[in-house]
Amino acid sequence: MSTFVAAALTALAAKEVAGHALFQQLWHAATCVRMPAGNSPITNVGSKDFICNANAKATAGKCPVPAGSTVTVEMHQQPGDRSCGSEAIGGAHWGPVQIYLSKVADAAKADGTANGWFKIFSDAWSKKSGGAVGDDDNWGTRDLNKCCGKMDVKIPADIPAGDYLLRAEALALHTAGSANGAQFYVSCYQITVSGGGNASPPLVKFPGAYSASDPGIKINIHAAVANYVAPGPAVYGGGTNRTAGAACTGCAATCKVGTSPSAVAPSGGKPASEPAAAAAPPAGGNSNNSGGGVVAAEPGNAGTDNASPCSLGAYAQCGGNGYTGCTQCGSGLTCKAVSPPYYSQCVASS
Ligand SMILES: *[C@@H]1O[C@H](CO)[C@@H](O)[C@H](O)[C@H]1NC(C)=O
Ligand SMILES: *[C@@H]1O[C@H](CO)[C@@H](O)[C@H](O)[C@H]1NC(C)=O
Ligand SMILES: [Cu+2]
Repeated sequence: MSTFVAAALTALAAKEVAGHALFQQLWHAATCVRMPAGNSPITNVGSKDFICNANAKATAGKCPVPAGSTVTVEMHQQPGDRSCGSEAIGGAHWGPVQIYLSKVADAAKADGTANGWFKIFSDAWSKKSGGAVGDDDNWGTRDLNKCCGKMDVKIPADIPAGDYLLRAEALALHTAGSANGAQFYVSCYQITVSGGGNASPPLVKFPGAYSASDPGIKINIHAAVANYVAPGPAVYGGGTNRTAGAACTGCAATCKVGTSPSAVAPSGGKPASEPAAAAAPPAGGNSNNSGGGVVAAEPGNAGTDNASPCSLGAYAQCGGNGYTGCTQCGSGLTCKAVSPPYYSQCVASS
């Protein structure tokens, strides 16, 4: 089993997309992973950044993967923190985790626009019995927390050998009730598949396959969710529909912190100069949202955000640990702690 390492997130950029809370970045570290350069989510599904994140530089390495084998994609929000005691993604950032492949000539150079993509994994949603609203339900990102930031992903046995980009996408829907409020955290892994067959899965283009108005992208999860259909095509036959809420398996259950190859975030980038987490996550307990995931606000921006009068719309973030943006909700709206202490948002005053 190959293990792709993704570690860690650094502090939040105070000026980023309104409504963004704590899961600023999936900050990956390994020789075959393209490290995201910034710490904002991608919110424009039509942008080229949607493919492999903004300014995520290709790296020289490629991870060798036999067709039919299982790889583990690992994603965390804290710098260097791969502990199971810290949530992989905090702040009630619920949504699907999906993985795509694109066959490329050279994984160390490709930008993912040449050949199209097929989905090999989806852990999206299932109704939580007794849950009142979507926030209560089972989601892929909730499983990511439960499984220590790891997702086991089977590489289909029948795809042709050669280079691929593997694109991991965690979609956070906590502000997705407003247009372009959905937050995508994406990263590309450079892999070389050996063995395999000659299948040709149907392909979609990125950007192009997702639309901002897709029902799986523009959705209010703070109300009851009757059904949720994740964006994009169906999972290809050789791939995996993981049931949201299912127990962690394989490496996701057994890989211990530190057993995977690890590396550090590039020096000179934001992570090195950012403050450490504002509060240490409590030991143990990574399966609910009361622990971990706390990041500090970026210094220098606090204050400027509040310098001018502001007014937020429905479902915009108005508070929460680390949040330094506007805290005033517009007329008819009240700032409500929907996921204390991480996340408050403007909701209709009652
Ligand atoms: C995954 O589920 C979708 C929707 O039910 C289905 O169309 C697709 O064939 C499934 N794929 C696999 C590999 O099970
Ligand atoms: C969440 O975890 C904390 C700390 O481990 C624990 O005290 C609390 O009871 C848990 N809450 C739920 C809903 O499981
Ligand atoms: Cu966010």
